[in-house]
Amino acid sequence: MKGALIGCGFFARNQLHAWAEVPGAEIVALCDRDPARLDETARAFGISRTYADADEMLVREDLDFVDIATTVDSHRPLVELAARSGVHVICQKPIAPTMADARAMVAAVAESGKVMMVHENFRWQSPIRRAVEAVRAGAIGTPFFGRISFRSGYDVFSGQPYLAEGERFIIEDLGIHILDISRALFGDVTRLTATTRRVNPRIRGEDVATMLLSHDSGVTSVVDCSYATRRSPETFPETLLEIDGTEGTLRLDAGYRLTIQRGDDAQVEDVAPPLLPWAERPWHNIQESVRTIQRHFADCIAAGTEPETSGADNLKTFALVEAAYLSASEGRSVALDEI
Ligand code: NAD
Ligand code: 89V
Repeated sequence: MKGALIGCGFFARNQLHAWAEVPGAEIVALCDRDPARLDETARAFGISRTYADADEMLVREDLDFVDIATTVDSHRPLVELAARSGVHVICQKPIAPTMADARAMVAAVAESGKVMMVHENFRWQSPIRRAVEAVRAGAIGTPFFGRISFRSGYDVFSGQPYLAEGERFIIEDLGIHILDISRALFGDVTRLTATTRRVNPRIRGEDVATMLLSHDSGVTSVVDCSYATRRSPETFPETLLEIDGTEGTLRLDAGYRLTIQRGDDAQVEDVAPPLLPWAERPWHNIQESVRTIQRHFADCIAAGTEPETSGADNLKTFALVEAAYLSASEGRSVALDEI
């Protein structure tokens, strides 16, 4: 498959390194409206076909897919361009600024007959994947409670300055991943209650969010996120898990230590992700998941199947984001069918 990447910014280099390790897929063209970023990326990855304008690229190149790595405001026009051009599409999270945009994008690609995947990679992190598979296989019986927790004081603003500027911050940017992990573990959600706070006075949006979710499966989960937590060890970018089931418990603790206890028997496993040659700590966990999700996309296209994190699936994760902001702003519990 021949693909093009649109958006040569902070995160795109991970996607480009990962594409080089995805069998059956190759990035043949790059697009960015910023000439300096485009040129630097083209040189770093040896890709000579470059464009400032995505429309022009889609006309000139013979592509099977595009990988959209721009920030949220450009996602809808670029996904709709991909749909009009008849190519498969991967779109970075958050899928869109609003639910109406997100639904329109998924509908446009569905109409084109092509596949849309959202680059929702946290559920593809290998430690998280190991926990999801254990829970789905019944390792702790039927789950009834989960805590999915991401708390950090890491400076994300130096690499991604736009994160300090938006009216929305932690739920839209990071909580979206943690809510998606909750869905991967316990299924869809009927009701959600959230509180938010801004602790860091130098940013515009909220940097702390605590969410309570009722799942269709009967599980209650707590999804808590903070970028205002100063603690040692700093665990960025680890998501920690604590899950109770009818037959036992599962914990993913700091340092990628997985404990599955069934009855009196506790099995402890080191599930630390590998450090890929192009990766660096502490980002290696996220970087490995980028390769895994992109391999999943290529496998799905080859097999003619729908990605697990398809556009349609991601509407349900994005609905949790919208429900969380609504709940926090109105100080009430929100039913997902309101969204
Ligand atoms: P960035 O601002 O560093 O880079 C975005 C690039 O896109 C810029 O170079 C900009 O010039 C270009 N661009 C914007 N609109 C364009 C258009 N219409 N045509 C061509 N180029 C355009 O942003 P980033 O930090 O790399 O984030 C990109 C996306 O990745 C965001 O949606 C962010 O949420 C997401 N992200 C995901 C993860 C993850 O783990 N999944 C991590 C970081 C960022
Ligand atoms: O995953 C993300 O979307 C990133 C970060 C981990 C820094 O929040 O923006």
